[in-house]
Amino acid sequence: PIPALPAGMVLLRRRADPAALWPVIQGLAAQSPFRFMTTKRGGTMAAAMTSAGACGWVSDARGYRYESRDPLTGQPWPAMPKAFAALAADAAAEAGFPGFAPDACLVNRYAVRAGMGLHRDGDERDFDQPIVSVSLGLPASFLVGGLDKDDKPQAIGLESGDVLVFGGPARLLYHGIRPVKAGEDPLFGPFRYNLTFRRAR
Ligand code: MD5
Ligand code: FE
Repeated sequence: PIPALPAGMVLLRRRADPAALWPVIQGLAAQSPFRFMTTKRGGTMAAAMTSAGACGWVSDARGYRYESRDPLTGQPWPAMPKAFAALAADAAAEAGFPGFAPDACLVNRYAVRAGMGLHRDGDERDFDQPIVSVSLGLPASFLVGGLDKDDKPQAIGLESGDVLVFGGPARLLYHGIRPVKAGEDPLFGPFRYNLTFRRAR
């Protein structure tokens, strides 16, 4: 039996069209390339990242924050693509969060064996706004825990095109991504991509 998802978390299987999103991601990356960000503690993130929208998520020796400009190019982040904004708003509305207008889309690119440790997304201003996550390319095992870091997480398999909405009581749950297994996606190659739409400011 598939265990119930935590309250506030809605899974829309195959809601996104990977073939339509792939050229949009390539266009973004041509303007603001994927890069490995560093952390305050001197580490390097396992996933390569870039952003689109009025602000983008940045990590460096000073910590985590949202910035209006890409520190790599010195230019504003690429505009939020219309197809991205529409997908995020429609998915949020379907999940019970009408009026979602993201100002940031963080794009994560996971190579084989890359993952993301358990963490919470706490750099945004208004936790009443949901987060919408779109999985593309290689499958992943997504871990979702509780409000406490020690709560045992459950694993949910995510495939290309799956959309997850985290709102209300799910907004501040601990979550992570297990190391991506080797494979080759026909469109995205040996990578998993994830679009995370946030209302940051
Ligand atoms: C990913 N990315 O698959 C995930 C998808 C990140 C990140 O976690 O911070 O870039 S977003 C998953 C998410 C967001 C907000 C809340 C919750 C999960 N949650 O409460 O489980 O690359
Ligand atoms: Fe996160």
